Amino acid sequence: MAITIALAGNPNAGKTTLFNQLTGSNQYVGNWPGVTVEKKEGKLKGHKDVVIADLPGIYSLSPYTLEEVVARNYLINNRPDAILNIVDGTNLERNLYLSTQLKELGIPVVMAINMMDVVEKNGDVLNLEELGKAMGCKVVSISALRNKGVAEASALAVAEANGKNDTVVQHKFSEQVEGAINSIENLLEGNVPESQKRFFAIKLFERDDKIRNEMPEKAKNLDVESIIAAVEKAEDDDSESIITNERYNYIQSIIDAAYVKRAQKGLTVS
Ligand code: BGO
Repeated sequence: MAITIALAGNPNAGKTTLFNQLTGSNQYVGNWPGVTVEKKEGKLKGHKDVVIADLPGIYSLSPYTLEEVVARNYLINNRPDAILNIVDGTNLERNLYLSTQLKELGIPVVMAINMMDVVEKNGDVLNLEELGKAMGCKVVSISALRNKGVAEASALAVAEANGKNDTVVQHKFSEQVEGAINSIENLLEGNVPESQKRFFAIKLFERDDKIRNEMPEKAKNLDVESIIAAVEKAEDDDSESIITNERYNYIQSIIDAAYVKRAQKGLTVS
């Protein structure tokens, strides 16, 4: 049976370059249904049964732009077998913001850290093992432009898509926020697919009404306001900002553990 791998990443991360390397001339271009956002699909070179679906370049799964809505609805409703997340290695902080959200979808993710030729030229070092541990997924370094690591990245994504491994949620929010998310997850029990429970619970906590509208009828009508309000009162902040801030703290901890800039390396040499 054919499998689908969605290619997701920030604008300018090198997604078009990677898509072309993966599919060669074997591409179909159209529009996403109902909108004038370009949709590209292609067969993975040498794999008649593997479709690469190119998602619009996006910074997050929040519904701020049409591209984000299109990508998000596709990921929720079509459930590709795996996500190949292309990350600009020279802009880790901004790119990981999307990666942390992709990981919450309950779909296997492989992270391909692109622009590694530039990272190396700058003399910076990225510890892929630490990054993989912190994110809870396979990580591979690539240069889409130079076609380095691309075959390994796609092979990992195909393996993840074929293996029915449960995805690992690595990131936990603060105890209080986790408590609220868990309460919402309990209410969602039986109303949404198990693998999507955490994603929907986080989005409900953020009061994301566009996502609420994508949810099955029973889940859509759940009242979670008192759960959210209790955390907001305790933290004196709105729920969306609470999630965003905690996400950035998590990303910073990943960067501290996995990324050594040349200047820092210089400082540590005695
Ligand atoms: C221009 N390494 C390097 N060094 N550059 C890369 C790599 C890589 O591994 N991968 C991609 N790029 P897109 P989105 C350009 O177009 O695929 C470059 O938005 C230029 N163009 O070549 O378009 C890639 O689809 C003039 O660069 O990204 C492209 O995700 C001068 O990153 C850019 C310099 O890649 C974005 C670069 C006229």
